[in-house]
Amino acid sequence: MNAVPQNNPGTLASGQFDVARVREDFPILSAKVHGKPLVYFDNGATSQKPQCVIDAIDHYYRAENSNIHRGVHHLSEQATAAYEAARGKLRGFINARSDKEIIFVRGTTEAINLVAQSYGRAFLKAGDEIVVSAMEHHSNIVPWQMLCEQVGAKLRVIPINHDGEIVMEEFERLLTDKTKFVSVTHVSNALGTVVPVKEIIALAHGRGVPVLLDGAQAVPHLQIDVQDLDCDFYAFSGHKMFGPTGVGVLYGRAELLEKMPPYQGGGDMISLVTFEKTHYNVLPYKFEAGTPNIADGIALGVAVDYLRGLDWAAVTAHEDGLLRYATEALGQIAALRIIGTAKEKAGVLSFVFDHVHAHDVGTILDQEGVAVRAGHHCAMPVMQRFGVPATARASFAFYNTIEEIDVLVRAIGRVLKVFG
Ligand code: 7TS
Repeated sequence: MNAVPQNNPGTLASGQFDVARVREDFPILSAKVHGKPLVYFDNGATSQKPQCVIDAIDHYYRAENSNIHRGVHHLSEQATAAYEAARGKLRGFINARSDKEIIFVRGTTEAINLVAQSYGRAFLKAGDEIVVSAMEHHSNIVPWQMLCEQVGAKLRVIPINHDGEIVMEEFERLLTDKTKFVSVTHVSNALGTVVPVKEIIALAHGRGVPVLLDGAQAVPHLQIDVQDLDCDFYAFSGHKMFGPTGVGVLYGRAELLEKMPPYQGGGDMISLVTFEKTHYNVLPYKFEAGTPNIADGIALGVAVDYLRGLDWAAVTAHEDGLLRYATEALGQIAALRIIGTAKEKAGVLSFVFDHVHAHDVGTILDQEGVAVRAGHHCAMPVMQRFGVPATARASFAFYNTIEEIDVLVRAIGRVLKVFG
């Protein structure tokens, strides 16, 4: 093995990603399942956590635990500083202009519900239209359907082609004077498609329509710059980007957030309460009612530190290599059909067999130590589009290896032996 450069422990002197070294940071990756080494290919559902994130949670409860934004005592001040420092790290992570634009939420789902209920109920009315795509996760469909029921707006859906790509001409056709909001995924969880979001945003902004991007599957793979994207909202979950569950971020453009009413009422989101009138707190606290998930917020900041310590050129090359290798290897299995063949993809390989249900595939792979997700991936309209009840999905992270893909291929061989 080549010498490790001083400043980048995850990169070999050759410039190649040092996956063996990086795997050591994730204790669970050395686990065995059914007596076999774990091959964790369910990163789209949730990623594994590096030791530093696990340590941060442990340290917080051992040494810092206290409620924030209220105490005058030492521990509370310390916890507040750590939590606000994490907000600053997340601001840097997506290159937002200000910490005011970083709202801590439970995850992507809550972030989208917040925008639908706060922005949507305040600014949309009967006859208005909201545009989503045919490859959205349910959490970028149902909150908008609920809003439509509440205000009388209509949901419009951009179709996708047989490769799982947005049909841009259809999007342009759907954009009319009635369109008042566009909400699309950045990367599809079921297909892996990387959506041309900059083009979508430019077209929507041309008509003065704000755009939310669901970044749940993008943040673990792409470097996000919300100023460069020029999106109005960006939603993501900590647990898919090597941080803890129960915490995520809604980025919102400050001008829009200022205009929006609070999502929930309670402590922390007010500056003055009387029975006659309540004054709301400044951003971002206006949207953060109640005691937040302090420990996990701080640990998410540590996950950001970890990610920023990696050489992303090397990470991207490694991940591209994994997806290419897996696509070629699985593509050679005659009975197997890959669902999602977009030109631009990240991290996801969905597949089906005509004669074996995805759940049976998942169960046999599990016996070989290989964890994949089998089902509709909370994207039932995608399954309907491709005429399949479910797919098996291998979703990769930078700590996965080519050798693990070889294990997957052999395990699929077992599936085919069992089912003939
Ligand atoms: N949006 C996308 C694109 C997702 O992939 C997911 C979760 C969500 C939103 C919701 O995120 P949450 O953290 O609020 O639950 N996707 C998946 C998946 O693909 N398998 O399990 C969860």
